[in-house]
Amino acid sequence: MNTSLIRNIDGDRLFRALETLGEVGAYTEERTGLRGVNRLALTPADGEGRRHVVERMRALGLTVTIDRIGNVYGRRAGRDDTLAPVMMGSHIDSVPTAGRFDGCLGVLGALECIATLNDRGHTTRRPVVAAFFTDEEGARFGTDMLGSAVATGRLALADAYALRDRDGVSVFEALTAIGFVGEVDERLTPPHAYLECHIEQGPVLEAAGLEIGVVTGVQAISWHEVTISGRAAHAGTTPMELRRDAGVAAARINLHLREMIGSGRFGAGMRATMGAIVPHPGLVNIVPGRVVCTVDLRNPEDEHMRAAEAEVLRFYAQVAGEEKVEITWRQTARTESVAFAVDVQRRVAEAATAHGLRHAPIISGAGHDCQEMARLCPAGMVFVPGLYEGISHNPREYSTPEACAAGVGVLFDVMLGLADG
Ligand code: HGY
Ligand code: MN
Ligand code: MN
Repeated sequence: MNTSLIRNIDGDRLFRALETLGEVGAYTEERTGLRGVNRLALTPADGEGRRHVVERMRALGLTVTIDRIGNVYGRRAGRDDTLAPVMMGSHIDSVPTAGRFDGCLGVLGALECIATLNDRGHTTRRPVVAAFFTDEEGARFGTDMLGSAVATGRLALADAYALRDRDGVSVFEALTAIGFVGEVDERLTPPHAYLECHIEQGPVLEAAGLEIGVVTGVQAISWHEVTISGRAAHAGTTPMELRRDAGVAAARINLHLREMIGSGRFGAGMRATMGAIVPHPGLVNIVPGRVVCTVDLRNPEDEHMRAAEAEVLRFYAQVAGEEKVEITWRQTARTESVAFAVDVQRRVAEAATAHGLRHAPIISGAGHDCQEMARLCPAGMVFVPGLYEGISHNPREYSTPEACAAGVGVLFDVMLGLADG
């Protein structure tokens, strides 16, 4: 399929926009020579990406507003401008080892839809808004969907401002440094509907030969930051039985996560990751006295998630006793599973059918701003497949021009149906 088959938007213009934004905060991965993206939230690179997208919004004639947590909204007036808008969006912040599609497809896809309305000289009945939210990834300040959680009332602005990264820099300080502390009240007036186009970031659509994912919702997410305090000691002279090795304790927790999943007791969909493992002092001949690590649990079933969390806490206590270490932890992110609006799912499926695109329902393994927006209004997502088993949070992340055009073509039809309905 080539992008010209998707006749309602300009797939080549969309892909050029993805490539241009993908150069902001770009780097070349030494080992592979692949071009990656590092626009970690509220860093200068994120600031540059934000200014680039704001410029694109203004060039499309949108009225741009920035709220106090740095969420950015570009508004296109409707024939009846008093009506609640149809909003499309996502995020442009990235993890440090990103590709150029995660989040950006949703934001630049929204702008492509607006450019298409401009090309047609069409004014929709309702206003249309393209948005990007602050720090969706949570990789720097430890809480994901930060901007959309504040916009929809799950997180208080003051609590968000106070979050600090590993260097002790607060969200407010970082947001001020890049010049994106806006004046607009951060609590969003509910839109008529919210739509987000996003790469699947997993292997399901590619493996099934599907072109569109009709996203049914998002699984539950639970993040811990765990501090394990033992005792630094000489690696050569300290007998094993006298050690209080924080590194061994962390390793045992990590392996237990794997065993929990293997037991099947927490459902077939459970996933667990110890993404960060930071030993202190982290040197070859010293038993680690302290380890700060993270635990990321995912589960499509809330009940199984709660049972898994209880088991993880029980195991922390067991390991603390057996390894003679102290284990403290804090919950840095926690969201229940979210179901997307059935009407939006229906519209996505109908639009995919109209374009002759193979599609199927799919639950999202990743968190998205859409799950926060679902608190405010009917919300839904359009997934597009990625190549290479849909790898993501990796420079290898890739969706073809055709796949991106198909997803945004569906996004356009669903937006139009809602905005003119
Ligand atoms: O972690 C997630 O699911 C998302 O990429 N922030
Ligand atoms: Mn994303
Ligand atoms: Mn991501």
